[in-house]
Amino acid sequence: MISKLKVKRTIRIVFILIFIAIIFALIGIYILLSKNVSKKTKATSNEGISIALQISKQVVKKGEETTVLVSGSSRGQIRVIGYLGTLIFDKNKFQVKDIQYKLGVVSKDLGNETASLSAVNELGKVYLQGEIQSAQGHILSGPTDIASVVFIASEEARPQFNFTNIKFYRINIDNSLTETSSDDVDSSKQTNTVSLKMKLKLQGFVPKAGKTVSVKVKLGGGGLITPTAYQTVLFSSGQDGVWTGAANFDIPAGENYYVLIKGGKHIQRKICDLNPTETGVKPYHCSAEKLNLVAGENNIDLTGILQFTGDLNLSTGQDGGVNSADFSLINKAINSKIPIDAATIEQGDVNFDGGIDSQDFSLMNKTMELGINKDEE
Ligand SMILES: [Ca+2]
Ligand SMILES: [Ca+2]
Repeated sequence: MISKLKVKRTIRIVFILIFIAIIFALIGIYILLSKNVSKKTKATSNEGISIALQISKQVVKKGEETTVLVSGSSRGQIRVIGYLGTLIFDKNKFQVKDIQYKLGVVSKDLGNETASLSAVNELGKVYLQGEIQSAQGHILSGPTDIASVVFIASEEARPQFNFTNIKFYRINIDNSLTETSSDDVDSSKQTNTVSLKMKLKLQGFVPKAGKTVSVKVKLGGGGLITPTAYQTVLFSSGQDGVWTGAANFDIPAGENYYVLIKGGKHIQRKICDLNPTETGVKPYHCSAEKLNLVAGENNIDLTGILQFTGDLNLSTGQDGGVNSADFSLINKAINSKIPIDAATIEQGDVNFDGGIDSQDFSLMNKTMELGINKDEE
């Protein structure tokens, strides 16, 4: 009797243990499965196509044209057979003049074409739908042009566009078809890394290699509503007296920009050309904000003009003009009976020769004579 009861109890314990083991195994399988699923979701979003809008002209006057280029890129290779998306524009400011499909051809009777512009301009929407006319599709990897739309301005405006409801039809390895969406694009929020490689000359500087100087640089106009903040850029001098420096700005690439450049002892200059020039009697002036800045490297050669001295970095800082406070430091130093301290020399030695004398005074005087004794804005 006792032994029978013992056997029954042991069997019950074994069953309970097996039951617990099964529960744990099920939990384990569930965790493993859910991990796999989340990995897949992540992988899919990494393989998407990201869209960019490139606008040729950032500010347009009435009657002028600007072109929007829609391009896509993906990190991996994606075989695309078709695509669609809606380009939304302000119909009060712009009218579409031309639509070009760059990837494949328009899907007949589905995508808008130049022939169907009246409806497009009435709605303020360009419905782009295109397809690749080969069973293999198009392998999209690096940046790829998709479509371009030419707009004509009805009034002076800054072109801004939204591209929404973007879908791509892709062919998978097993030849099945998948529809994938891409993120909406707002052109006013798009930026590029615009890097400036700059060369400049400082008024009165006797060529000497290996010197460094801090120069403030900022950008305005173009696709910016307000100018950027100043960046302090370290310039180094070469044997030829040319100073070189570089800075990166995250801004929308495009036309109609200007650069403001302000040396540590200098008047700010406004630059609207990649290679501005001037003569000794007629200083360069920005006539129109027309600098075209591209994504990537931009070479700005300012060796055809000078950075004029005179706005010294006094204890109160630079005040944007050459005036009595600046001259007062120079005069005091020149007339001083005792040797002047290093800090004062650093402030007033505008030709970088290690001292303050009549040469520094006449350089500043020259700036006054040329009539460019105030920061250009
Ligand atoms: Ca000053
Ligand atoms: Ca000097």
